Amino acid sequence: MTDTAAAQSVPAHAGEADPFPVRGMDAVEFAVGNAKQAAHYYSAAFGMRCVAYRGPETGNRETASYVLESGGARFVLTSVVKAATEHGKFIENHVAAHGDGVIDLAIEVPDVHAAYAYATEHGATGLVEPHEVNDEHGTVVLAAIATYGQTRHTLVDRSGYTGPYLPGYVTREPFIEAPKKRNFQAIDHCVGNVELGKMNEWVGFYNRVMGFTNMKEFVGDDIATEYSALMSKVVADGTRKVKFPLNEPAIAKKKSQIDEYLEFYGGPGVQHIALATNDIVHTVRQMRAAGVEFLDTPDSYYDTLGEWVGDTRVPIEELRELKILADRDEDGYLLQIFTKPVQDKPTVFFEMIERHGSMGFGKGNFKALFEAIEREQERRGNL
Ligand code: TYF
Ligand code: FE
Repeated sequence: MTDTAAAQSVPAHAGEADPFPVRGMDAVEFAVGNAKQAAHYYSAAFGMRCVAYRGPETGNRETASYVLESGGARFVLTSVVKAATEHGKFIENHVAAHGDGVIDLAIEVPDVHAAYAYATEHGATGLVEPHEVNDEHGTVVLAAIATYGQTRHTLVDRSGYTGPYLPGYVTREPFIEAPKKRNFQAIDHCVGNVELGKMNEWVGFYNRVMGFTNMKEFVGDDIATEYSALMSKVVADGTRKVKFPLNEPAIAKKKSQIDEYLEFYGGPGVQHIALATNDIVHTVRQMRAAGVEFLDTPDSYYDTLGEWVGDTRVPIEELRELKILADRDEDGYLLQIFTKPVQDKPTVFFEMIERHGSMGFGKGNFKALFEAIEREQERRGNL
């Protein structure tokens, strides 16, 4: 067992049955203006492999969806072709209202009926009742509940299914050959931005509706007014496989990056997706070479890093060269880096994270990180 697996195995509901067992993240689905080009971007720039497709050629005339994978991380990219029903209109309206953004943080569960019943009995809004879909590859059970903004959680049991994604999808040739060594292998956490004063409501929602518990890492009042301009708490399932930090803006010295997001996204939504890698140096070199833009970190950060973070797998000079951040807590350390927003709106971005024991989110980096984000806000004229 690795140090990370050991830390993750501490159950939050020790001695009691987990009220909402999950297997992990199933997929992150994005509604985008041009799914074909987005699929090419995530193939060429992120090194993901296109494994499945549904669209006009497969009899789905309204929308086109591309399924991309990197290890256990799965993205679905959906665009409208010609809206005819509620589903097509939802995608069309979502892109018009928010730009490219996340519509679904799908969670794999062992029992969709039980999970949906638990969630709706505890106040969740049901969007799709539990139902089975099947084809020659077997059966998938699906349901969906609403979360913040126009985002949903589809609940999926694919244990009885061997097809490439879901019934209705066909295997598709990759856009390009995927790299021999993958850039990341799992979705580490998915962060939501909600309106001022709503963070605790949404924390309570996940506590109640999914039995998720709070992790110790949070950004409180003190850090918020001093430099972060945001408050943050993290909820996670009993096994810590599904982790959802929730941010709200704070009144601080500068305009909050969360307000900037809410203004340009047009409401609450997913802010960033963190992707877990075993070799962040390799990942960042690959992604930089493919044109992915990362936040800059000043040299001064690296001048004092060694004093407090101690030894890491990667020499400080290599972290400095690639602008990778490091943080340490009582459980171990982590290495992380943030992309700039991946569309013209200053909304959704990604984080690459390599964990060595630490289950945190890089609290020691918040100051350097938020200053880097503010430099970008300033460049955009939004500070
Ligand atoms: O997920 C997290 O909590 C870290 C830190 O706007 C973070 O990645 C928090 C807020 C934010 C950017 C990063
Ligand atoms: Fe993060």
